[in-house]
Amino acid sequence: MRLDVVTIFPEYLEPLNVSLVGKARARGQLDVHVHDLRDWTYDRHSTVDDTPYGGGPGMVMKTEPWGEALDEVLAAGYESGACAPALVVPTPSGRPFTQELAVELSERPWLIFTPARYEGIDRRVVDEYATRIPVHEVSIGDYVLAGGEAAVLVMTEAVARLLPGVLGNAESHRDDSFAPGAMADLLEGPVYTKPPLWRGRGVPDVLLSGHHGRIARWRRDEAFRRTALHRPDLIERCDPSAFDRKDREILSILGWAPSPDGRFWRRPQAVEE
Ligand code: 6GU
Repeated sequence: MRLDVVTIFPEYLEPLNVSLVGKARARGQLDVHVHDLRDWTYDRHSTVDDTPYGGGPGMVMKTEPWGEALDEVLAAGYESGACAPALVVPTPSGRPFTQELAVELSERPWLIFTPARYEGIDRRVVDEYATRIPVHEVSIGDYVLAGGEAAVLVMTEAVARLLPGVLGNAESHRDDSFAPGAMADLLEGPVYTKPPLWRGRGVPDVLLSGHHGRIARWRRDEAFRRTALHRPDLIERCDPSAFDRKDREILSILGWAPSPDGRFWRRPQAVEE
């Protein structure tokens, strides 16, 4: 996969040299190109922003540097044999970044990220490139960052670990929280390793029992506990036909009951255990 990032803070993307993404690069599984947007400015101050039309606070990133940068990045990528680029525009007003979108992006051969500072990029830039290539305007959560660079690091890591061969063990994705499939839509519960006793704290007996069936059941119960506590919306959203008898039992213990439509919701009097 080829990744291009155009930014006014190339050094902010240094973490792409480290850890999983850095190793994927070193192995040639990821071809990363970070560009300085100011390379496409021609005035003495390398100006990339200007005041907003219509007034208001803050500054808006100008069309021309972005247009020239993206034209050149696209041309260079095609030149080197890359194809089917998608533009990923990080913005707090984008659609939520989810595991589903990470999977979708991981299936593309070429992603171009345009993290912005200030109040964002002149709208015409996105509109222009949307006529040529798929554009995803994406937010990584309900909070405001000073710029999109950290969001690029987040999205890059989520995408890179899905690439074939990047994460060693192909099984590793299956039980990811938010992965479609077995533990779908439940958060993962707690995990333990040696030593069996640490500062007087033991490990749940079942994990030492060797009973694979009981261990799987315990993990699923813990996943329900954790999800009910931190993300009750995920349980409300679950298709109840995915719940077996034991699932219904643990949900009932946690204070959840089926509503007439079959979906589960929290009984109002229930309290955290
Ligand atoms: Cl992608 N950018 C900025 N600036 N803030 C954000 C965001 C992105 N996602 C959530 N907050």
